[in-house]
Amino acid sequence: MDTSELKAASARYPKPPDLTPAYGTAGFRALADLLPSTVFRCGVLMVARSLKGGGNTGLVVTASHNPEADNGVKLVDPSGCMLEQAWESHADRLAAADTDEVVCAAVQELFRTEDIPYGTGVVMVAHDTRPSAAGLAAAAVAGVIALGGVAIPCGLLTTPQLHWMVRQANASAKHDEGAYFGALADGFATLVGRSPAPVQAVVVDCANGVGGAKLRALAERLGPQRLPLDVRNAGGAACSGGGLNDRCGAEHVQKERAVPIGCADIGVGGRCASLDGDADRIVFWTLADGGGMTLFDGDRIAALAALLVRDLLAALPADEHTPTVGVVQTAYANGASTAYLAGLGLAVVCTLTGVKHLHAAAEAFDAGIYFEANGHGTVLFGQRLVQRLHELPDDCEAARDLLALESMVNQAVGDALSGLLLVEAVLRQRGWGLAEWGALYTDLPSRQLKVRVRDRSVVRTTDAETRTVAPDGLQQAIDAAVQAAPGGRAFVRPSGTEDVVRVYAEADTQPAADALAAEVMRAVHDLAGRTGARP
Ligand code: NG1
Ligand code: ZN
Repeated sequence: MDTSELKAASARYPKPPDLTPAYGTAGFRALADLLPSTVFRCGVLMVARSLKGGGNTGLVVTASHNPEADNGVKLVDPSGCMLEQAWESHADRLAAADTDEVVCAAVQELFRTEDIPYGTGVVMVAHDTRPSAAGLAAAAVAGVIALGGVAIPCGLLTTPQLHWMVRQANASAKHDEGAYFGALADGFATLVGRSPAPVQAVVVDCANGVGGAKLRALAERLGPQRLPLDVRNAGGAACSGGGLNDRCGAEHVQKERAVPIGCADIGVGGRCASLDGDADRIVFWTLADGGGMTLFDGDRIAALAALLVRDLLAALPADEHTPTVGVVQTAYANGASTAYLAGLGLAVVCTLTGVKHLHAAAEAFDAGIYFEANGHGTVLFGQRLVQRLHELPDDCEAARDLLALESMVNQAVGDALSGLLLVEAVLRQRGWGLAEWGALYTDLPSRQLKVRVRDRSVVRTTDAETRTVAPDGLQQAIDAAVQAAPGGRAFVRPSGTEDVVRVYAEADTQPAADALAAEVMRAVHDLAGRTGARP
């Protein structure tokens, strides 16, 4: 393999000497200024992945819910899903190479070990609205070209749009943006059918990110009668004071339980939703009497989706194979939601944090619903079920609705725009408002905190991240704190996207959950190395 072109191109994207990038929960993230070498090399990697997988791959420059000065890269497999986990170590090796020679050697090694055929790989490249995004996307394109690949510049897209487009492209199906909006809008139209129009608009806080413009386009496609939307924090000129993810968006609402900027005029009971910066997460919220916020998080969206899927499957004509339905969560799922879902008679599975883990577990079911509490998730339909739905007669309404759902809900990855339509469709079909949705179960009081330590990797976990095995004594300290809290549950894990250790606590009362989280945070400080704390 002649790597002279690669070496010359790599020299234009030198790695900062003390940077050792690590593929985290969802790709690489860092301050944008540090990233050109990482993104260039990801372009290289995704050509190799395209050649190995025999289809287009994807690369989106985004740091999701992180601050505007950060950036990152999310990588898309030929299936449209996230990069296969076995390739994360290839990504790490390439990103950490100290010299251009080591980059070339790592690429040669990759082709040898993975037995990759030579040819022209194709990589679809998109980016979010960060000021650094277009420059980093150009670095990705340079990486693609350096390995003889073809880069398809897709411009400004949400992360889930790019995943959807890669999946469609590799199925030789229409994969332009119009087709994406059409799939979502047509699925929604079928699902809501003649259900009465909503009486109130949904206010959607778009985190001043890419979701703003895309939601406006979707709203136009849907028509104001079908789903009246009041788009806030749409970024650009429509930005209401804050920058991307700054005091707004799904992460802010879910973790801080605080009303986003640009929404101060919302009255009690208003139906509101917040997307994150790359529009792959959505949570709903409303203001309660007395000023507090009621959050409808990913767990609650999963509950609505589970009810819909369960009822539609039950309405299908009997078959020798009864479709399996499962709901996949992480340890961050509120205990009350887990109990509710199990009470519906559905299989409930707990995986590691990060949608790549949830997605894989959901694929084991004919209909697999997965959502992280932060609002990242989707509903997957297995091939066998989809085929059967197509074979059922046209007048089978349940089959028609399930196929509409399959087209409306992104099959490649969690998608905030799909999620918005999913929630609205279920509420509309049932004639429910937020009150009925909220009444499905009562969340256990919970608290999440972030702790900064010297080296977060000293915290190591087991049992789907619910217990620690290092540092010594930490799990015993957590156990003691949990024992002392009525209805207590707590765990800690190092974040895969931020330089913090995350603390989660649940208990019978909010003060007890707060106290438990504080006690566990103290134990992390004491045993994992104190350097300060953040709420
Ligand atoms: P980390 O930072 O590894 O906890 C966060 C979210 C994940 C996932 C990723 C990717 C929490 C507690 N964690 O990961 O669920 O969404 O970001 O964006 O919300
Ligand atoms: Zn995101």
